Amino acid sequence: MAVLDLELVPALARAVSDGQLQVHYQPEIDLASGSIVGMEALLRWAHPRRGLLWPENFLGVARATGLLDEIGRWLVNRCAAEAQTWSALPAVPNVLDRQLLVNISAGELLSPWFADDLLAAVAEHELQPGTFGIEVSASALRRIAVGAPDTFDRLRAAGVLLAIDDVQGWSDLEGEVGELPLDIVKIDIATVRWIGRENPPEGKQTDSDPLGILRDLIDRAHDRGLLVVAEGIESWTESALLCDVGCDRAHGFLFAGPQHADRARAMLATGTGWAGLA
Ligand code: G
Ligand code: MN
Repeated sequence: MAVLDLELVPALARAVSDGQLQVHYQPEIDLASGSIVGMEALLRWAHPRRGLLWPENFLGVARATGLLDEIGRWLVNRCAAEAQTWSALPAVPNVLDRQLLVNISAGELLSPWFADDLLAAVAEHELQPGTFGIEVSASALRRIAVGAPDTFDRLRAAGVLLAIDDVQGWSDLEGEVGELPLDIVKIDIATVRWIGRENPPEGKQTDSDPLGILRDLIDRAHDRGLLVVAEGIESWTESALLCDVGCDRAHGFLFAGPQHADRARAMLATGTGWAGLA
């Protein structure tokens, strides 16, 4: 368990009110065509002295100081407003879709007002079904699947996309988690990094076959009507192997890293600005 970064405690409360929180957007690419299909929203804190901080640096502080709900609400509203500006953009070549997916933690999902707040944001910004969604890690879903089906059913009924994040194999979708109304499976970065490499990530068997595991995962996901997205692609080798096993979409530094809002909007408006166009 990480030690709390106490210096950040008073600073985080100010960061929310002073507008130091930002959302960056990372393009997700349709592997068959190289076109953009949407973006993943990534929370960042532009700390005045320490520079850009990632959620893992400050969400522990947010949780401990009771700011998690406020930050989560800010993030969802900011993203919903951004998605509304995207919906007004004209159709251009190389942009198949403009879905926006926001990372949500187990704590936020279990909050009694999470679904109300999110659905209010979707309504206020007139977001169409299938254009806005949340991603929740497989480990978080395992912990909360029993307590939250009602939340998922309400979100699904409103057309909010549901993605399961950091998936390592089909076993992550078994049991109660598999019964949730999911739309998208996101393959964990360490598993992507493992394909085409000699060394497996920590905790994996040296003699198991990562491509075989992914092929099995993707086939079963497709049987269930789920889209499969690989996270964190860094090489054309990884991209080609993922295409071979039927992966639908990917993000990663190979195509584009996380972008400031204006740059992300320009990509969606012009259909240019990322690598990998077919
Ligand atoms: O699993 P999760 O959705 O939290 O992962 C997204 C994180 O991965 C983001 O913080 C993003 O900056 C990072 N990321 C995105 N693309 C790449 C990549 O190509 N390589 C690595 N190492 N990290 C990436
Ligand atoms: Mn994610």
